[in-house]
Amino acid sequence: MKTVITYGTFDLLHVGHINLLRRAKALGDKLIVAISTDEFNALKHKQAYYSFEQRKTILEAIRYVDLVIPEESWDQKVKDVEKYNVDTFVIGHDWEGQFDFLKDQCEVIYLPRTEGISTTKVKTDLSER
Ligand code: C2G
Repeated sequence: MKTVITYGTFDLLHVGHINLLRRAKALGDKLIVAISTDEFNALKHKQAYYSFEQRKTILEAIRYVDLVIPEESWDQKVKDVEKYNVDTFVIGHDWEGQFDFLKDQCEVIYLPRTEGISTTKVKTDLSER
């Protein structure tokens, strides 16, 4: 039973997010997604359109996702890997190298991002209509 975990805001869900989640799930048997709380988003200088509860509900409806937990701090990853017995940590390669400190606890994989789509791009394109 291989457990995979990933972290993110996942606001205005798009194909880039789905590609990441599908590939993350394919690396194991169970995928846990830690969704940034609204408060943690503020620390990332991000303001999500959808609230934490809405983003959590949306992610829980995705076939690749087995469990959704809150991401409240930068340093919870070490504890999460321990608590959920995680085998693999996955995230987009825009974070390349940032989470190598997890390598003594689990496999760390940075996956290529999906080009041409982002939550910011969606917001910008819509505002320019
Ligand atoms: N992603 C992707 N391709 C895109 C957009 C996003 O593969 N076109 C991936 C990101 O690399 C990330 C995940 O989808 O792995 C979620 O993206 P965000 O919600 O932007 O996550 P982020 O704000 O980078 O939060 O502690 C880690 C942070 O919480 C990550």
